[in-house]
Amino acid sequence: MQKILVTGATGGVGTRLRMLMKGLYPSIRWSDIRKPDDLAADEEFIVADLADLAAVKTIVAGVDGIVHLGGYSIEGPWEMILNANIVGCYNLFEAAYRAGVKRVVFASSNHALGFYPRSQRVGVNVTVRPDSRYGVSKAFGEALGALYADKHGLRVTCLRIGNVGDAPLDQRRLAIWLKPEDLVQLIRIGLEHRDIHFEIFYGASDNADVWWDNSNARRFGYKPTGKADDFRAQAMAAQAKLPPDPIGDRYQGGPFCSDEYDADRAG
Ligand code: 15L
Repeated sequence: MQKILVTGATGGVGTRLRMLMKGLYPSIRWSDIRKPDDLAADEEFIVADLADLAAVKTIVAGVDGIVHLGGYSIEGPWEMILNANIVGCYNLFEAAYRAGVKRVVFASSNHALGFYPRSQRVGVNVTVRPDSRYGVSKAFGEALGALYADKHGLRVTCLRIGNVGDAPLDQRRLAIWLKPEDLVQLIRIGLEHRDIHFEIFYGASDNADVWWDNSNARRFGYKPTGKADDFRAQAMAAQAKLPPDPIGDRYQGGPFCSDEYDADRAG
């Protein structure tokens, strides 16, 4: 991998990656719908709206691999999700394939499976159970990745990311926390491992309260260094300040499940 493109570079995760991935590859191009305020003189950045295929063709030109973080990163109105995450993701894979890009690492999300109960351990071969329009868009992105891998030979890795941050923020995040450095490890496997065809990995660190079977990532050499348990006391203290959420607390997707929830009233 000589030249990498990272979309979504101005978002929370993208901003961390701009620091952590510095110097990892000979050349990294960053892109987002708006420029970050702290762009350094030696960083290549192209502003692009993912819903605009011509713009996406420009950002993928000449790159070997893509880390696709771009899009809307929480639940939102359908129009927003449709343009940024559905059309945007299609444009990204289609432009990548047409431009001869070799690999894509797609930032999927735990919300593609948010309606699995917390009591159930899930692996990578289960049916998706999205908890939101956002979660549906991530399931769509995974399906697109499989299509471009199987039909066109693009090497695709989908990372079902939990929550990236310095520490787990509450009880739910004790199970799904992903230390930023562990995310970089997963990205590097997707961009560099010889045997990648189409793979799904869970984006979680070495957490004691785990809901996911991440043996597929470990099979590719993933050795997470973060342990959510080291932050248990502070996460539980933060949890104690949150209002009760009977639906959210039952399912892996938490508040994404209780948001707009009215299934109990369906009769
Ligand atoms: C996600 O997919 C979101 O992008 C992030 O903002 C968090 O909400 C995270 O999931 C989470 O589940 O905590």
